[in-house]
Amino acid sequence: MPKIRLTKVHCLATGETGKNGDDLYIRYRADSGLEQRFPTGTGSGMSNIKAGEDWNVDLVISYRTALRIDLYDNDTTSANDYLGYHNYNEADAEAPHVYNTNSDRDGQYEFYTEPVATRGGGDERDAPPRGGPGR
Ligand SMILES: [Ca+2]
Ligand SMILES: [Ca+2]
Repeated sequence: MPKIRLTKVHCLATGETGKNGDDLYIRYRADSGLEQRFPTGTGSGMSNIKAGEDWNVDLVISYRTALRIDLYDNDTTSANDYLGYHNYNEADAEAPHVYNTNSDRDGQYEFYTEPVATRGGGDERDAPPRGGPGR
């Protein structure tokens, strides 16, 4: 099963204008599962991010064939602003990638991901039989 680490979200330009930065959180959905929010709850994972800065997310996500990650700016006094998304496929879990979220708003961002090594790296059939030899 593919597994990736969303290492960071890089800000190229903020959606907020003036001296206010964006307050980032993501929603993600592995395959046809339930959409999840990170961080859970209602807050942001990084508040007041500015152009050139990173949100060091460090979130590991497993999926079978498809993963979608959506990026938002949290707002307390108005509706949250959508900042784009990326769809990952199986091959995306095999090498580091940087993808622009292709936001159609002022806020411009990139997702950085890395592969997560499968523990042991071997085929499960190589594991010794459970319980050892029978007597
Ligand atoms: Ca905001
Ligand atoms: Ca906003």
